[in-house]
Amino acid sequence: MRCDRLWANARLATLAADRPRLGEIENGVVAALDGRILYAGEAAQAPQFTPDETVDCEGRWITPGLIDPHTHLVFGGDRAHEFELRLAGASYEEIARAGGGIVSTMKATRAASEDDLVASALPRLDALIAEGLTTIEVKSGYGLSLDHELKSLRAAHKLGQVRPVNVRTTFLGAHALPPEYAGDSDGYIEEVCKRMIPAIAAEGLADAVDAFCEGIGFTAEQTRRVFEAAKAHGLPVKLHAEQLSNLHGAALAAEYGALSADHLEHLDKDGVAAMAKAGVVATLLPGAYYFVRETKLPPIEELRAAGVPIALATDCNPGTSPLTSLLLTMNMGATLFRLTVDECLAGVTREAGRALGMLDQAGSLEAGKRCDLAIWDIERPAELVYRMGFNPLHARVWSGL
Ligand code: DI6
Ligand code: FE
Repeated sequence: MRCDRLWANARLATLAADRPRLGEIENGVVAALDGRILYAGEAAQAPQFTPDETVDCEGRWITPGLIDPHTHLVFGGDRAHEFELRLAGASYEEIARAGGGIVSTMKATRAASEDDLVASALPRLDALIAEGLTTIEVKSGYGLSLDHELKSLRAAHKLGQVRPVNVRTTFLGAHALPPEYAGDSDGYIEEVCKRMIPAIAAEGLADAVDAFCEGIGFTAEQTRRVFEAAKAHGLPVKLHAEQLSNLHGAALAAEYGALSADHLEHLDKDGVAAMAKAGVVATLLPGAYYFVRETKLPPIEELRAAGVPIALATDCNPGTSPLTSLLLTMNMGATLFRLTVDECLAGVTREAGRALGMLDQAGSLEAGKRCDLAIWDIERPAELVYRMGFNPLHARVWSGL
């Protein structure tokens, strides 16, 4: 059987759903044709391939290419100075009141051109790619007006044209209240629903719609309006829910069949049950938990017991998670959230793919999926989670190349 490329002499963590744990295979091969996986499995059971090219993996481990299912990668400026202020004792709220916080990033984002936004996001994207990332979700949400949100989403798409990576875009207009709507958050939500979502949907610029349902963000009722508008335009939803308080956002997300509910530190039992029933993925963000020195843990045991799928993401953003490493995210998932090695690895592969609604395309080594691989210089998968600040990536394969 002809194939373009064959990776031989490899150990595989297939993450295939019908195999236990990580779906490990000691003596495995992966064959690719036209950018897709033709076969991934035991060498002994593989068809006779006639590959154009064979890569000897010398016993290295192959995992699916890593997926970051929640980032705010595109933004202007940075907030290093605010970090210094916070270290000196200022609170997030004090900084926001003094003109900092999300609004300072909004100003820098509005001042930037589309090309500026691409240029400033690229080093962050490159850091993720250097660790084996092949798919990334990128949210808007720092433009906060139709034109600047459109510009941000176009910049996100551009990233996928200038780098070998799949980009999924999410419209997060309901991230924060822009100053021109001070005192009129309902008016801004009206703008998001009546003008922004239709325009963005018409241009096909977003794969999903997100909102920040929080005391410092938007209410559950306003979030519902955003979800209704998304639904009317055929866009799936997801939600920043229960990060700082419990507004029952996860249950609302479940009601709308959301792809994922993210953060979830303050999630309660009813929220867990609603997510389980609706098959909503819990996307946990240990980088934000770490960076804001949160102490309330998401209800991991309850999520596990209810069978809620758990994904992990960087939440890369300038305010609460300036993190561009999925390896460190996994380490934090294990150390801070007590996730197992298998949960961490599944969290940035299979479950991350599920959280993006693209499990049929990515997230595991199975025939028919995109041939996105990460090849590692490790002796066992646990090393990917265990080490800090060390990158054992040997090679990355995107779309079979
Ligand atoms: N949750 C967060 O923690 C960030 N956004 C969000 O929805 C905060 C983003 C920022 O401070 O810039
Ligand atoms: Fe976020």
